[in-house]
Amino acid sequence: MKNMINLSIIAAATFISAHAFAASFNDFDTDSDGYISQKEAKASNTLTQLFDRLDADGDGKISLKEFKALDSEK
Ligand SMILES: [Ca+2]
Repeated sequence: MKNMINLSIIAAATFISAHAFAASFNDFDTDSDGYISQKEAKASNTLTQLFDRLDADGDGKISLKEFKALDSEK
């Protein structure tokens, strides 16, 4: 079961990287403060699932740098 969960996270990350990624940070950052909050992340089920993983420093929001980390996880 744990492997299934890991696979779905990888699939979700790949999906973001391949499709929604390039222009999407600004789309998610609806108040343009430079971070994606948990509230803003709710616009995407995938991003909601990945939120805790992307929030590397645990400050409860995703910076552009943390968002871009998706790209290096391939
Ligand atoms: Ca924001």
